[in-house]
Amino acid sequence: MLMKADRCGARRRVCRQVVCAVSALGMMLLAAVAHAEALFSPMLTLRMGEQVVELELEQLDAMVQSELQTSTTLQPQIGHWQGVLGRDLLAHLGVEEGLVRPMTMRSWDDYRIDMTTEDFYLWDVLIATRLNGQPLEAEDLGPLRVIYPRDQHRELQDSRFDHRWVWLLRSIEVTP
Ligand SMILES: Nc1nc2c(c(=O)[nH]1)N[C@H]1C(S)=C(S)[C@@H](COP(=O)(O)O)O[C@H]1N2
Ligand SMILES: [Mo]
Repeated sequence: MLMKADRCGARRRVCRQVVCAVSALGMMLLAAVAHAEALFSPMLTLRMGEQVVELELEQLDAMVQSELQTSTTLQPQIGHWQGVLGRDLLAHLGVEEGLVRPMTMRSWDDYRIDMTTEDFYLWDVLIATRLNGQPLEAEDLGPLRVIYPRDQHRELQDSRFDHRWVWLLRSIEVTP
Protein backbone atom coordinates (compact mmCIF):
# COMPACT_ATOMS: atom_id res chain seq x y z
CA MET A 1 0.00 0.00 0.00
CA LEU A 2 2.76 2.37 1.00
CA MET A 3 4.63 1.69 -2.21
CA LYS A 4 1.46 2.33 -4.22
CA ALA A 5 0.88 5.65 -2.42
CA ASP A 6 4.52 6.60 -3.12
CA ARG A 7 4.10 5.79 -6.77
CA CYS A 8 0.90 7.87 -6.86
CA GLY A 9 2.68 10.76 -5.21
CA ALA A 10 5.59 10.48 -7.62
CA ARG A 11 3.22 10.36 -10.55
CA ARG A 12 1.43 13.47 -9.29
CA ARG A 13 4.77 15.23 -8.92
CA VAL A 14 5.77 14.29 -12.48
CA CYS A 15 2.33 15.46 -13.65
CA ARG A 16 2.79 18.78 -11.91
CA GLN A 17 6.26 19.16 -13.47
CA VAL A 18 4.88 18.42 -16.94
CA VAL A 19 2.04 20.94 -16.44
CA CYS A 20 4.58 23.49 -15.23
CA ALA A 21 6.89 22.83 -18.19
CA VAL A 22 4.02 23.11 -20.70
CA SER A 23 2.75 26.38 -19.23
CA ALA A 24 6.28 27.80 -19.08
CA LEU A 25 6.70 26.91 -22.78
CA GLY A 26 3.35 28.56 -23.50
CA MET A 27 4.43 31.73 -21.73
CA MET A 28 7.70 31.75 -23.67
CA LEU A 29 5.84 31.39 -26.98
CA LEU A 30 3.47 34.21 -26.02
CA ALA A 31 6.40 36.41 -25.05
CA ALA A 32 8.12 35.60 -28.35
CA VAL A 33 5.01 36.60 -30.34
CA ALA A 34 4.50 39.75 -28.26
CA HIS A 35 8.10 40.78 -28.84
CA ALA A 36 8.41 39.71 -32.49
CA GLU A 37 8.90 43.38 -33.43
CA ALA A 38 11.59 43.77 -30.78
CA LEU A 39 13.59 41.09 -32.63
CA PHE A 40 14.48 43.73 -35.22
CA SER A 41 15.05 46.62 -32.82
CA PRO A 42 16.47 49.12 -33.38
CA MET A 43 15.30 48.38 -36.92
CA LEU A 44 18.17 50.31 -38.53
CA THR A 45 21.43 51.59 -37.07
CA LEU A 46 23.44 54.25 -38.91
CA ARG A 47 27.01 54.79 -37.80
CA MET A 48 29.88 57.13 -38.70
CA GLY A 49 32.70 57.11 -36.17
CA GLU A 50 31.25 58.15 -32.80
CA GLN A 51 28.01 59.26 -34.43
CA VAL A 52 25.26 56.62 -34.04
CA VAL A 53 21.64 57.00 -35.15
CA GLU A 54 19.12 54.28 -34.27
CA LEU A 55 15.86 54.26 -36.18
CA GLU A 56 12.63 52.31 -35.66
CA LEU A 57 10.02 51.85 -38.41
CA GLU A 58 8.02 54.76 -36.98
CA GLN A 59 10.97 57.12 -37.49
CA LEU A 60 11.71 55.80 -40.98
CA ASP A 61 8.03 56.36 -41.86
CA ALA A 62 8.30 59.96 -40.63
CA MET A 63 11.11 60.67 -43.16
CA VAL A 64 10.51 61.68 -46.81
CA GLN A 65 9.07 58.63 -48.55
CA SER A 66 10.20 57.49 -52.00
CA GLU A 67 8.71 54.99 -54.40
CA LEU A 68 10.30 52.74 -56.96
CA GLN A 69 8.87 50.18 -59.38
CA THR A 70 11.24 47.40 -60.30
CA SER A 71 11.71 43.66 -60.51
CA THR A 72 14.44 42.10 -58.36
CA THR A 73 16.99 39.36 -58.95
CA LEU A 74 14.68 37.04 -57.01
CA GLN A 75 11.27 38.24 -58.27
CA PRO A 76 10.70 38.75 -62.01
CA GLN A 77 7.35 40.50 -61.45
CA ILE A 78 7.51 44.28 -60.98
CA GLY A 79 7.05 45.31 -57.36
CA HIS A 80 5.91 48.68 -56.08
CA TRP A 81 8.49 49.49 -53.38
CA GLN A 82 8.27 52.28 -50.82
CA GLY A 83 10.76 53.51 -48.27
CA VAL A 84 13.56 56.00 -47.68
CA LEU A 85 16.33 56.90 -50.14
CA GLY A 86 19.82 55.80 -49.16
CA ARG A 87 21.12 59.34 -49.72
CA ASP A 88 18.50 60.74 -47.32
CA LEU A 89 19.74 58.33 -44.64
CA LEU A 90 23.32 59.48 -45.25
CA ALA A 91 22.19 63.11 -44.87
CA HIS A 92 20.38 62.13 -41.66
CA LEU A 93 23.66 60.68 -40.38
CA GLY A 94 25.44 63.93 -41.23
CA VAL A 95 27.43 62.76 -44.27
CA GLU A 96 28.30 65.70 -46.51
CA GLU A 97 26.25 65.44 -49.72
CA GLY A 98 28.11 63.66 -52.51
CA LEU A 99 31.04 62.67 -50.29
CA VAL A 100 32.40 59.29 -51.42
CA ARG A 101 33.52 57.26 -48.39
CA PRO A 102 33.87 53.52 -47.68
CA MET A 103 30.56 52.12 -46.44
CA THR A 104 29.51 48.74 -45.02
CA MET A 105 25.97 47.39 -44.92
CA ARG A 106 25.15 44.55 -42.54
CA SER A 107 22.07 42.35 -42.14
CA TRP A 108 20.35 40.55 -39.26
CA ASP A 109 21.62 37.26 -40.73
CA ASP A 110 25.21 38.58 -40.55
CA TYR A 111 25.62 39.15 -44.26
CA ARG A 112 27.92 42.10 -44.97
CA ILE A 113 28.91 44.01 -48.04
CA ASP A 114 31.71 46.57 -48.29
CA MET A 115 31.11 49.32 -50.82
CA THR A 116 31.14 53.14 -50.89
CA THR A 117 28.53 55.86 -50.40
CA GLU A 118 28.76 56.67 -54.13
CA ASP A 119 25.92 54.32 -55.18
CA PHE A 120 23.44 56.30 -53.06
CA TYR A 121 24.40 59.54 -54.86
CA LEU A 122 24.52 58.07 -58.38
CA TRP A 123 21.20 56.20 -58.18
CA ASP A 124 17.93 56.39 -56.24
CA VAL A 125 18.73 53.37 -54.06
CA LEU A 126 15.78 52.67 -51.78
CA ILE A 127 15.83 51.27 -48.26
CA ALA A 128 12.40 49.68 -48.63
CA THR A 129 9.92 49.26 -45.79
CA ARG A 130 6.96 48.26 -47.97
CA LEU A 131 6.12 46.19 -51.03
CA ASN A 132 2.83 46.86 -52.84
CA GLY A 133 1.63 48.90 -49.85
CA GLN A 134 2.28 46.17 -47.28
CA PRO A 135 5.05 46.18 -44.65
CA LEU A 136 7.86 43.80 -45.61
CA GLU A 137 7.50 40.50 -43.76
CA ALA A 138 10.23 37.93 -43.19
CA GLU A 139 9.13 36.06 -46.35
CA ASP A 140 9.68 39.28 -48.33
CA LEU A 141 13.22 39.31 -46.82
CA GLY A 142 12.23 42.31 -44.67
CA PRO A 143 11.60 44.24 -42.52
CA LEU A 144 14.14 46.39 -44.43
CA ARG A 145 15.51 45.60 -47.83
CA VAL A 146 17.88 47.47 -50.17
CA ILE A 147 16.32 47.96 -53.60
CA TYR A 148 18.29 49.31 -56.57
CA PRO A 149 16.42 50.84 -59.55
CA ARG A 150 17.62 47.97 -61.74
CA ASP A 151 14.76 48.17 -64.27
CA GLN A 152 15.50 51.88 -64.84
CA HIS A 153 19.30 51.55 -65.31
CA ARG A 154 20.92 48.86 -67.47
CA GLU A 155 24.27 49.34 -65.75
CA LEU A 156 22.72 48.10 -62.50
CA GLN A 157 21.83 44.75 -64.08
CA ASP A 158 25.15 43.28 -63.05
CA SER A 159 26.21 40.79 -60.35
CA ARG A 160 28.50 43.43 -58.80
CA PHE A 161 25.34 45.26 -57.75
CA ASP A 162 23.31 42.14 -56.93
CA HIS A 163 25.55 41.65 -53.88
CA ARG A 164 24.48 45.06 -52.57
CA TRP A 165 20.77 44.19 -52.46
CA VAL A 166 20.97 43.47 -48.74
CA TRP A 167 17.89 41.78 -47.31
CA LEU A 168 17.11 42.04 -43.56
CA LEU A 169 19.20 45.22 -43.49
CA ARG A 170 20.39 46.00 -39.97
CA SER A 171 23.04 48.70 -40.21
CA ILE A 172 24.88 51.09 -42.50
CA GLU A 173 28.32 52.20 -41.38
CA VAL A 174 30.27 54.98 -43.08
CA THR A 175 34.03 55.42 -42.51
CA PRO A 176 34.54 59.05 -41.39
N1 LIG B 1 20.77 39.43 -45.75
C1 LIG B 1 21.32 38.95 -46.87
N2 LIG B 1 21.25 39.68 -47.98
C2 LIG B 1 21.81 39.22 -49.13
C3 LIG B 1 22.46 37.98 -49.19
C4 LIG B 1 22.48 37.22 -47.98
O1 LIG B 1 23.02 36.11 -47.90
N3 LIG B 1 21.90 37.72 -46.85
N4 LIG B 1 23.01 37.57 -50.38
C5 LIG B 1 23.38 38.61 -51.36
C6 LIG B 1 23.77 38.11 -52.65
S1 LIG B 1 25.29 37.35 -52.74
C7 LIG B 1 23.05 38.33 -53.80
S2 LIG B 1 23.65 37.89 -55.32
C8 LIG B 1 21.74 39.03 -53.73
C9 LIG B 1 20.69 38.39 -54.60
O2 LIG B 1 20.22 37.21 -54.02
P1 LIG B 1 20.27 35.79 -54.77
O3 LIG B 1 21.65 35.21 -54.68
O4 LIG B 1 19.30 34.91 -53.99
O5 LIG B 1 19.85 36.03 -56.18
O6 LIG B 1 21.30 39.15 -52.38
C10 LIG B 1 22.29 39.65 -51.53
N5 LIG B 1 21.71 39.98 -50.25
MO1 LIG C 1 25.34 36.41 -54.89
